[in-house]
Amino acid sequence: MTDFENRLALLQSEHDRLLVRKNRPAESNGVWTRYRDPILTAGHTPLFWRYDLNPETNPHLLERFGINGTFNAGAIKYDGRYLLVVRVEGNDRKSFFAVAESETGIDGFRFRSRPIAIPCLDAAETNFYDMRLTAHEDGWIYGIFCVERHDPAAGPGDLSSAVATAGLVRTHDFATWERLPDIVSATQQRNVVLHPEFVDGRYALYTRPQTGFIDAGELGGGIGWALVDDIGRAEIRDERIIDARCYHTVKEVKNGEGPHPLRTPHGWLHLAHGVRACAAGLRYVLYMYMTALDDPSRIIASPAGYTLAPEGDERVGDVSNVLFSNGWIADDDGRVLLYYASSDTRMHVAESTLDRLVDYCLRTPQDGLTTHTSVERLNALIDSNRNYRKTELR
Ligand code: M1P
Repeated sequence: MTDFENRLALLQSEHDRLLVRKNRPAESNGVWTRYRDPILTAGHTPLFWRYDLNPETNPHLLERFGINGTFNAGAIKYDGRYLLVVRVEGNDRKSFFAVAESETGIDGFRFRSRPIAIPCLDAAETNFYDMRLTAHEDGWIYGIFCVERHDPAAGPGDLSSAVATAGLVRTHDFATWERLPDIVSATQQRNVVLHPEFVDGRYALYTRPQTGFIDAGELGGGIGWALVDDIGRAEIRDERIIDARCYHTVKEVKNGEGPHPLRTPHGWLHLAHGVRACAAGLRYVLYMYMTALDDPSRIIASPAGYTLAPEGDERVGDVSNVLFSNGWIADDDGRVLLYYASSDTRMHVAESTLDRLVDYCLRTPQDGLTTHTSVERLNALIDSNRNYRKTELR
């Protein structure tokens, strides 16, 4: 065999090993059970995306299209299969979307042979990422994602200022995608999510207004809510904040809705990310809240702190100390599969149930916002345990 053939055989066997690897549950924090292995990494992308497989034009079998990460995936169960619309980022920093699917939802994810081709609306749009999928009661499956452009108002030499808007596509089959006009908003927007049901006969959006590309700032007081009449010409007006950022909490610097909320008999279950600043930079964790069934914008439960934070290997990657999720699936048996990314690098799965998540949200005390209230709450729990157990506590 030639060197080229040897190297190709090695790459193929490594790739096959990754694709057939069985996943199994790892540790649980009581609410979520993580699975041991990442479900998608750059190494899962097809070899024919990365390599020119012709020895005449690629005698050293080098990568010609490097993949930097596979993360921040939207999720949906479609036709009995678990589908992720993954943010794939090249070594050139550009992201694009690609569908990966699995029969189990916890392992065996494979990318379809080609990335999604989103129609271009404007030559200035530079980067797409973080699609939230919603199978809406109108019959379409929508995807809302971030569209990034260089800020036209940036001063000379400023090649970093950018503008974020919300792009919108819809599909029936994940093969063809119709692009609708970007969602119009007076501010920059990221983390915009479509609620799955009509509210008062209108489409409902979770929003995240922001003053700048990175900063949620004064306008970006948190997760917002806006109703829209025409999804074909969606415009965010009369936006109000429903889950505000707050001093000395996990969402002090910014927050954003994750995937669309899940309906339960007790209310809508929400997943979001919260960001705080520390000496190591920004720290992204996942937290939950619940809203009323008759008004998905009214919060009825808000457990303190995070439900999942970066651990072990998750803590390190392209942008370290980040957990981010824009996809989960409520399965027919009550199981909830949470698809989350670590450190803007790779995808993982964790599992819970609707019952467990509702219990977590309704029974975990909310953040009292001071050290004193934390101590009071801890003492109340100790007292109630003493009264109930009546024996020595361990
Ligand atoms: O790098 C962490 C995340 O930063 C941004 O999220 P947000 O505006 O909500 O803080 C996004 O770029 C996201 O894709 C990224 O994972």
